[in-house]
Amino acid sequence: MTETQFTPRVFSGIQPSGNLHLGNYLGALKRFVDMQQPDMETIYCMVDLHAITVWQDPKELAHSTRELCAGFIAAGLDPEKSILFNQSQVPEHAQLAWIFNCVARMGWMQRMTQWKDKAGKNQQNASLGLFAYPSLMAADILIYHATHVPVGDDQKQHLELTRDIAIKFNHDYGVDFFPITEPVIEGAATRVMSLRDGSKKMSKSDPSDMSRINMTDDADTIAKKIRKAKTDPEALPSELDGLDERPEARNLVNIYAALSDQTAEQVLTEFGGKQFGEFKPMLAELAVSKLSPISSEMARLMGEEAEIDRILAKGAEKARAIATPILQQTYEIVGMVGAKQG
Ligand code: AQP
Repeated sequence: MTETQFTPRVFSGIQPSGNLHLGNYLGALKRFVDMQQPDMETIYCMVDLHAITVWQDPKELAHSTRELCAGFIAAGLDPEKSILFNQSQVPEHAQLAWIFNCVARMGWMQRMTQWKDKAGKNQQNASLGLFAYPSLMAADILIYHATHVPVGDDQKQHLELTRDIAIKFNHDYGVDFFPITEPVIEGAATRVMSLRDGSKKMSKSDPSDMSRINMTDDADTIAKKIRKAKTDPEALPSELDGLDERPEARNLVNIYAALSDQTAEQVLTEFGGKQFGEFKPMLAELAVSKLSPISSEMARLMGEEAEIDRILAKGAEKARAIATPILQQTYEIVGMVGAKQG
């Protein structure tokens, strides 16, 4: 079997570990919507098992999972066109992850930047789940034989590890069973940076709420955060290389480009020579016009909790219909007795 024999199938996920923010939206969710095409099977997951690799209050986890589902739908994912579900409702993810724990090597995991960043100097106290996170992520993708995974730039290393796991499994067992997945890291904002520090990624766990735009922020809050975003005193350049060594300026240009479906070059053609005093209000207006309809729809959907739960349960059923036979075949390849299908 070669790579081309796998049907094109898209999988990706987001953790329900806090507020969905502009980085998640531009780096991932907006791309998920772009990939929801008639000729492509798309599977999108709220990865609650990943979220608990660091402590989550149970009530908040349930709330965040439903809110993330509302965010998916409000941003344009249609449960009739894409499979939407939360990870824990499809136990095959965790079952395949165990097999992959036995394929992946300790050294591979130790090299992961996210592990080093999140565990920091306190590795002895970090959960075993946080260490094994990339193995579960590989299982999330490969349990569907997914071929394409849209993600932000920070997930590149985990996707390389997913490929390594697939290659080692196929090699060890002498099969061509798992596809070698393609990362899809595209668009003008694959790495949205903090509004307070252009060297740090915009992130849910940043203690400063001013560092990020949350998808639930109202128009005034969005405008205020953009107005207060860190910049430099120079005018915007007309050429892209004029943004070198200006990470905060570059970030705002990239955000404008991604929100308006343009390239950074096109934005600079329009705004080159303008001061931030002029650019920031335009960016705020654009951000509010794109994000406000999503946040109001999220709020409306959150009033229909039973409907969200129904969508998640139905999505999980569809996901299991794909995942169950792939897990059974995996067990059979590995030599688990009683794993034969039918
Ligand atoms: N700043 C970002 N720019 C572009 N893409 C981003 N993503 C996250 N932050 C940015 C992408 O969003 C998807 C889901 O991310 P996640 O929630 O599963 O995990 P994360 O990367 O750990 O998100 P956070 O916000 O950074 O959470 P914390 O603070 O807990 O670490 C992924 O495709 C990711 O690339």
